[in-house]
Amino acid sequence: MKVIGIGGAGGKIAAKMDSENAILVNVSQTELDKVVGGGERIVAPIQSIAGQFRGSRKEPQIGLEAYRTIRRRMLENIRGAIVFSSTGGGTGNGITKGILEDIVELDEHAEGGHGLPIQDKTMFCLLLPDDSETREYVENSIDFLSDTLAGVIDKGCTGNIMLFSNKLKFADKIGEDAYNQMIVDSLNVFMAIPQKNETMKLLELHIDQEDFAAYIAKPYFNHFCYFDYDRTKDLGVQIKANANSLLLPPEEAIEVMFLLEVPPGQDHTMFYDIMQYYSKLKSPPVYSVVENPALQRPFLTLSMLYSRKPIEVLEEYNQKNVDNKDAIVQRSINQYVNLQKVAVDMDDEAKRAGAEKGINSEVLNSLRRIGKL
Ligand SMILES: Nc1nc2c(ncn2[C@@H]2O[C@H](COP(=O)(O)OP(=O)(O)OP(=O)(O)O)[C@@H](O)[C@H]2O)c(=O)[nH]1
Ligand SMILES: [Mg+2]
Repeated sequence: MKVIGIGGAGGKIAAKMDSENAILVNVSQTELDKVVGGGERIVAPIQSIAGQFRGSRKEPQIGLEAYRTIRRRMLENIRGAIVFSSTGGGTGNGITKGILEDIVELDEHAEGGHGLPIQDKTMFCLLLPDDSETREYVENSIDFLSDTLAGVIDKGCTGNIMLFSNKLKFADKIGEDAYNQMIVDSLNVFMAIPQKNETMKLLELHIDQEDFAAYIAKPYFNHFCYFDYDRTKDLGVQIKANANSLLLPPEEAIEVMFLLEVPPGQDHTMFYDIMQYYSKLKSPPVYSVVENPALQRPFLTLSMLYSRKPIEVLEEYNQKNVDNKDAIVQRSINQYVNLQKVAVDMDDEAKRAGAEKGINSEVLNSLRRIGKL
């Protein structure tokens, strides 16, 4: 997959993800020159000469204006790509905002109103600041999540969105370069799923490139994790204990994909327990089981797609604040992400799903009347 890095953090992480071909985008030539690795570099010129050295100075508006000068080039490049960007600075935030606004447009007009095809969907890896970081970083990120991203998610025109966070970096005092490597290594475990299916002996089903591409083209947040799977323990407990601490914690799963790798000669039927655990999902998990001769114990890579929590939770939260007027509630990333209204309008989702299956909205309306939806 094509890899694109925007702004300071985005550029450094993208260059690690694809040290030969990552496309690095920044308003500052100076900042671009400092990135080790990567391929093509795109400078988005900004009005002030100082900007070429100093970047967007944490002002998303500057990044957004700069985006307009490289818009055509970016829109050619983002199709089917992974985009890395932080949401705290001005460059990554502003340019990514511009891209997302344009994706909404593109999606509306693509394929005679049917939206962008799977292979053109863009996956976004967004990096959120720790709450202890500079106020501007936190505020920019919250604006990004609540304004830019919320609208786009509701329209369902991106691929998966991964919300990485600097929380663990600060909690465990991890150096920038090492932390970037952790993000890349972790993401590569997830991205290796189709390749493992190609190279290892298949025991159950098969997740091929197309299945994987279809999954990462879905417009939801993706939380993935991986761990030695113990069939004697509850899966929920294991997921909780092994949640990916580089990513924000997931909400309730809408869709799931998993790859179970088992050592040769071991019974692999434990995958049924995982299926059973997710039996309440509307669509059953996408999965496969392979034999991995390098393993001693079964290893599970699991991805959950989720959206936002129901509106009631937000209302309850707001109500509490009304009751407690004197309390100064400082907005934090964690609060924000946990307390937003549900992103996917179920009516729209039903219509979209219906349209895919050729059901028109009249049928949907009648189903709704008789309480089937
Ligand atoms: N993990 C990690 N976080 C980084 C890195 N560089 C910056 N950050 C974080 O990213 C946010 C700042 O965004 P940057 O990517 O530096 O900003 P930018 O997009 O270049 O925007 P301007 O510098 O304002 O033009 C803050 O939350 C930083 O802590 C990095 O290499 N690794
Ligand atoms: Mg910068």
